[in-house]
Amino acid sequence: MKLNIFKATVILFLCCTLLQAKAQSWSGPQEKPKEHKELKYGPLHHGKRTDAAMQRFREYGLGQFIHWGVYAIAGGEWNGVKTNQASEWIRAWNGPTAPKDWKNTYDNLYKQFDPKNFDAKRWARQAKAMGARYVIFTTKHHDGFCMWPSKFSDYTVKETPYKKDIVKQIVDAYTDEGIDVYLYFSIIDWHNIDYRSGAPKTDEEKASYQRFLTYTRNQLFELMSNYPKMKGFWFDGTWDKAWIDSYAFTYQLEKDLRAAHPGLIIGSRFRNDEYGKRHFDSNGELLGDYEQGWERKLPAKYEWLDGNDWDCVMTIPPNGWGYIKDWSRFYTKTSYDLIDMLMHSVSMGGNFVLNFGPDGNGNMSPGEDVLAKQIGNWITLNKEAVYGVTHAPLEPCNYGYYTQKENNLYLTVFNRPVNNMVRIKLPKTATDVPVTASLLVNGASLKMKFTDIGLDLDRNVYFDITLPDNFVSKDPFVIKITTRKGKINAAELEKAHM
Ligand code: JFZ
Repeated sequence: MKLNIFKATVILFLCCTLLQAKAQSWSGPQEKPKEHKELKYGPLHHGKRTDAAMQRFREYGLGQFIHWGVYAIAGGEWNGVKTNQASEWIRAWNGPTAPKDWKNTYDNLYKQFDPKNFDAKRWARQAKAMGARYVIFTTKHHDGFCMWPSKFSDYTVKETPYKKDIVKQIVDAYTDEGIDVYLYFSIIDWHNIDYRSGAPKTDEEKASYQRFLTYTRNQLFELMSNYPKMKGFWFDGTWDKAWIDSYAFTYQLEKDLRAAHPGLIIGSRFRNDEYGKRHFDSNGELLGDYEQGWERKLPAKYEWLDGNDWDCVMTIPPNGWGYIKDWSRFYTKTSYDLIDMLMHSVSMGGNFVLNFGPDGNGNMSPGEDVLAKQIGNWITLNKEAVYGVTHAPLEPCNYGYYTQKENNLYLTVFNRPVNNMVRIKLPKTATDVPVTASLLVNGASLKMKFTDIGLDLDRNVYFDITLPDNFVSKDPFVIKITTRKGKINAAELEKAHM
């Protein structure tokens, strides 16, 4: 019996470890392979890009994602029955709850697509007011419906009662507001008969998949030439075996896309190497310009990012990117949740991208309108801590998140200490010494003093910042700390009155 309990414990432990290892394969520390493999289809550039376009990407801070297509008409339900699929996947609805003849119904929805209230300028103004510096817009999702009048498809916005080019309106309106536009593009295409997920086997299947690859290539060049102001592609649906096996084609395609559009930004979710390695090649090197695997995920540790550029894309409901008519059955993130995630992202050198799923008439969800306002209001007051900042080389703290820019350190406080004393911890070897502290929201200066807390063998020094009792904030707030270059001299600091 004892042995059994022991065995069970060991098995449970092993299972947990395995599960954890699996769970971390996307979002944990990157394990670099020990052996080096010669690759013909590895990254097109090694190390981080240093050009202006990529520098701009690094400074975005906040972005907006928009999932819009004919799935918006359904809004995650049909005749009052709710789908178990993510709302933008509703065409794939099957099983007992799926409406009869559902695929056929879905494939005819485009005949009703006529978003009378769509006004790209209104959306762009809203995104601007929220503080978004880039937008990622779905030109074509897995259903294959094109939001632009593609010459290579008969399933586009041109065939709908609406008729007009939506991608063009988005690119123009957002660019006019100073917001960079990235085009989401799904490789999965349920409308194209030549699309397949499994590897083609017969000659006929191979020829068919070749046609699909050519079609994909044509659409990408079409998008770049129609909308030359676009800054990059956000690829999706690149996990199929057929696509993975096409590494020679995708390698050349990436080369050609970049050559045709200088500065083009492509994340790590586009292509794989000849061993089928995605996001990171067989040597652990990033494929593409930034890590695109942080989808509804946030890194727990800065070290996990291994210095790579990255962004986190996030939904407001738990999952579901397209319009959802009824949010009431879900927890929907609050502006507090989202600002926390934003600051978590930027404090680790990434961007945070918030998804919106407009309805079939071209309106954002009422809840999205509210959140956009709340986030915008907060960022207006605290933008110094959000944009163009980098990771601060401090131990993470429980109060909130550090960011830094030049000789300023920002601490966005989410957890205010009950004694109103915020204790900053710096390694003794720090080369930036805190000089002044103030509240970013109103500029009020704060008392800060060097504190020797007397921990034996401590490698750190501490600075205590006092928050005024009469400072009341319902929102997270930022403490701005200016620093000067120098070594921390404890004896000196103890005497100094800061
Ligand atoms: C994909 C889509 O299937 C989904 O509809 C949505 O567009 C989203 C932004 O992207 O979903 C994914 C893709 C990749 C992961 C998770 C969901 N991933 O790698 O964890």
